[in-house]
Order: sequence, then structure tokens, then C-alpha cells
Amino acid sequence: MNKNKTVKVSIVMGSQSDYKIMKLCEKILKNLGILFETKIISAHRTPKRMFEYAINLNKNNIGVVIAGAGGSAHLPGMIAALTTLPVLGVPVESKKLKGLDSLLSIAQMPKGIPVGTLAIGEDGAINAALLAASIIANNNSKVKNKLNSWRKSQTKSVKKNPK
Ligand code: RP5
Repeated sequence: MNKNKTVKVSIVMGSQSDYKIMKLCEKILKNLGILFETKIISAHRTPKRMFEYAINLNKNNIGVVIAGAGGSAHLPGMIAALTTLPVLGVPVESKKLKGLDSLLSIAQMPKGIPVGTLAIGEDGAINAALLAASIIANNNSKVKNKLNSWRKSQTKSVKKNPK
């Protein structure tokens, strides 16, 4: 990793169809002033692309990977197997099992290769970006401040009364 370059977040997803969920990560990261790149990489359909991408993450100044996939969702685990960077998995809702398959595929990693697993769908994508920001904030006070402001404005937005 080139220490003079700003660390980026990588957002990867198994299919174009995942983008409607994974673009929420982009929205949050933009809001927090964090650089990112977004790619379609399928563990099943483009295994060579996945391998090449994963082994070059450090060289490309990636600090955290957010990987979204649905169904038999191997992408987060396979990327995690190829890097020691933190990998956050977003289970994308599937047609048949509503994302329970995606959630279990991503969460139930056997010991040795961890994937930080978030909630299914939109909440998971948003939280993955916020968690990626927290990781980056450890070494970046600008991002830490932005994250604190984001939390404050969220708190402010909660009304006291429901009517
Ligand atoms: C997974 O299969 C993708 O992550 C996606 O969620 C799911 C369905 O893909 P498509 O058939 O829509 O391309 O690999």
C-alpha cells in the first residue's frame, strides 16, 4: 500500500442485479467523503477476475472491501480468502429464499477466514458502508469527524412524538 495515497473502499457485487442495493453503500461513502471504487465480480461466473482483483487490493490502496452477493453467496468469503483486509459481506435478497440463503452463506464462514456479515438488503448495505467508515476513521480524523456528525444528525432526525 502506498502510504501517501488516500485509502479507498472497494464495493464489489456478484451481479448487475445487486447494484440497486449496493449503490446505497456509494451514497453513504460519498456523504462521508470516502473514496471508493465499484465493480461487478462474480465468484462463480468470473472467478479469474475475482482472483486478480483480490490479490491486487493492497496495491490499489483499498483499505476495506464491501462485498454484496445473493443466493449461494460465495463472493465475500472467496475475497476474504485472498486478502487479510477486512471484508464486510452484504447478503442480497434472493428471489426464492428472501436472502436467508445469502445471509447464511456469508455468515457461516468456517473458522480461519472471517467475513463481517451485515443484515440482508438495504439495511446491510447502509451499515456496511458505515462500518467501513468506522474502520477507515481509525486512521483518519476527517472521516471520524464526518461520521460523528452523521450520527448526530441521525439522532436529531428522530422526533420525540409520533404525531
Ligand atoms: C449472485 O446471484 C449475485 O450476487 C446475485 O445476487 C444473484 C443473482 O444474479 P443474477 O442472476 O441476477 O445475475 O451471484
